[in-house]
This record gives sequence, structure tokens and C-alpha cells, in this order.
Amino acid sequence: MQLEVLGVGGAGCRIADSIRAAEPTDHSFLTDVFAFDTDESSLNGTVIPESHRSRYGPDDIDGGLAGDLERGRTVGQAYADDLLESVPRPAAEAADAILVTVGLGGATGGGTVPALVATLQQRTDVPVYVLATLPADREFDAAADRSRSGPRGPAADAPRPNAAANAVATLERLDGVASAIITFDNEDWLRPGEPLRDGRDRCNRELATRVAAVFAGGGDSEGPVAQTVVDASDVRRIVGDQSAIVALGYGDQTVETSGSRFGLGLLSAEPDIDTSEAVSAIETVVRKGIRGKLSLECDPETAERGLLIVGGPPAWLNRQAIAEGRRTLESAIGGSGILGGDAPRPDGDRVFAAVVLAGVESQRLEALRAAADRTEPAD
Ligand SMILES: Nc1nc2c(ncn2[C@@H]2O[C@H](COP(=O)(O)OP(=O)(O)OP(=O)(O)O)[C@@H](O)[C@H]2O)c(=O)[nH]1
Ligand SMILES: [Mg+2]
Repeated sequence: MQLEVLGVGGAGCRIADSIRAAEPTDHSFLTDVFAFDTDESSLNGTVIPESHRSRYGPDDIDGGLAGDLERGRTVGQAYADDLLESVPRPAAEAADAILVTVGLGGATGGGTVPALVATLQQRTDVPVYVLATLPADREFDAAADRSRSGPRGPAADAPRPNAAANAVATLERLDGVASAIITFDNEDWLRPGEPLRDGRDRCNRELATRVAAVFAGGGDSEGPVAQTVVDASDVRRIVGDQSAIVALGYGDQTVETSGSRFGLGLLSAEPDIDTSEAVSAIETVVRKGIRGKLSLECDPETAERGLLIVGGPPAWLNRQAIAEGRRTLESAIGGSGILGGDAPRPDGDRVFAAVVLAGVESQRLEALRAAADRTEPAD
């Protein structure tokens, strides 16, 4: 499928950047990637081409909004329409879905994204998904910030006392507006005591790997076509259009591919892969995808619907094992909507499983709501 990505605010633009970098060379899935921020210097820190970046907002807020969500909303509402005109979008028609990326907790992304998504929903028939990070406790809770126990080095992050309240307020505004909300919890992905500034690139790579695994799918590029193609309408059926909270799972394993690389193409026959080895690789990655660390910690049992994509070098994609993986996912989730497919990657050196859990419930969201109640309300 083809995806248009719009990043908003510091986190949103960096994540958009990472998704661009994660696009497989043998399997393009992005129409265009854009970056929007009120903060020029943050925008210039991305490698998104200048033609695809747009600095917006009144001049007095260059440098960001420092967590003032109310101001962020005012700016977002005033500029949402203009933002879409400020960049060339000739390929927009080709997109099967739009993904708006944002870090919840700040003011620029959180203030703009609800208005931007609402505008996009009016202008297009394709689903508009939001990819949102949740703030880590150390950002707004001094007691949880171990980097503050020692001398605060240059790498320490500025505290964001409003982060939880902002995140909760923005999530509420996205409800009923975003087609679905894919979440990534910084709390769970940063290491203990690690400042966001130090860990964010790693987190963004992890997140981008998952996004690429789900949205690059198995269909429409050159090269072998999947036996069961997961297309845009399959993703849409699983994540729905009711602002479901979505968690992503992922597992991979490096596999031997040297057999296919020798012979300079003279030996076109697929390498001999031991069936039991292929089956065991797929079992392993599917288990990691469902039971390993999710983008948002939750019990898969709470999911209403699920999608499984198993990818890798074609010779490794054992049909029976993939079908068994689907059954494993089906029994892991409480709901009953399951789809699955495969994603051949002839140039890949790993077998992977990407898991989409839609409509999940998470205690982390409850904890953020409680923290928001304790800190200053954003409204
Ligand atoms: N995963 C990840 N999270 C980030 C990154 N940068 C910031 N965050 C998270 O996103 C939240 C919002 O931060 P920013 O995106 O910098 O904020 P902004 O939207 O630019 O808003 P202001 O700077 O307040 O105007 C933070 O509270 C962090 O939780 C990043 O690169 N990766
Ligand atoms: Mg910013």
C-alpha cells in the first residue's frame, strides 16, 4: 500500500524522518513525507528535503511553544488549512492512507494534530491514522527522573510538567477524529534513567521498523508478490475508523541467505531451506510479535481485532507455519477479527512478524490519566 506521512512538532518530524529512512529499498510504500513545526531549528534537524518542510505559526513562537497546549491549539486551528497548502502534494491522490505522526506531551504537535486530522478527513476519503508517542514519567514526574538525581548534564531533558495532561487532552480531542491511533510509549522504550534526548533516535528506529513492516505490506512493488497480500483495505478493516487505540508488535530473526546470493544469478533456483528451520523461525518471530514488548504495553487478550504479517526471503515463508501463526494470534486476542498475510523480501536477511492489535485497553493510559489529574489540567 502507499502511505503519505505528515510529521508535526519535534517528535512528529523526527519520527517521520525515521520512517523515511526505514523504507525498504526493494519495497517502496511512501508517496511523500512532510514535516511541520513551529520550531525552525528543530525542523532543520531533520533530513526531510527543504521543499517538504514547513515552519508555521506567528514569529514570536519560533523555538516551540514550551508545552503551552492552549496556545498550540489556537495556532493549530489557525494554520491547519494553510499547512496542507504550504507543501507540494502532487502524489497525495496515490496514497491509500495518511499517517500523521506526533509526540503527545508537547504543545505544537498536540495542539495542531487534532485540527489537521479533522481537515484531512474532510478533504479525503482515505483513512487518516495518527501515530502518537506517549510521554515518559521522567518528563513530568521529578521523582521518576533518575537523570536528575546526579548533576544534570548537557544531555538532560528540560522537564515538561504538562506532558501527561497535554497527552491526555490531545488523545481526547483525537477521539472521533482520527481513524485510528497507533501508540508508542516512551516510558516503556527508554532505558531506566535514560534522557529522552539520548534514547529518542533508537526509539524512533524501533517504531519506524514496525510501521514499515505493517504498511509496506506484500503487494504492489516489483519483485515477488505475496501469496496473501495485505492491502490498504485489510489494514483499514483491522484498525477500523472509530479511533481505536492500536499497539504494534514485532519480532525478527536473522536467517541464512548466502545460498541465494552465490552464483551471480546463474543459479536462479531458490536456496534449499530446511522446512523445520523455516517453521521454527516463523514460530519464534510470531511469538515475539505477540508476546514480546509491544509499542504500548497491554494484554493482547483485550484486542478486538488483529493483523499478522510474516515477511522475509521468499524461501523462508513456509505457508503452514504462517497459517499456524494466524491461529496463534486468533487465540491470543479476545476479539474475533483476524487477518494475515505474507511479505516476501527477496533482498532481506531476516524473517519478521509484524502484529497489529486494534482496540486494546492499556493500564498505561489509565496511569497517564491519573497523572494528568494530579498535575495541572490543560483545559
Ligand atoms: N519517541 C520519541 N518521542 C519524542 C521525541 N521527541 C519528543 N518526544 C516525545 O514527544 C513529546 C512532545 O515533544 P515535542 O514533539 O518535542 O513537542 P512539540 O510538539 O514540538 O511541542 P513544543 O515543543 O512544546 O511546542 C515529548 O513529551 C516526548 O514524550 C522523539 O524524537 N522520539
Ligand atoms: Mg517543539
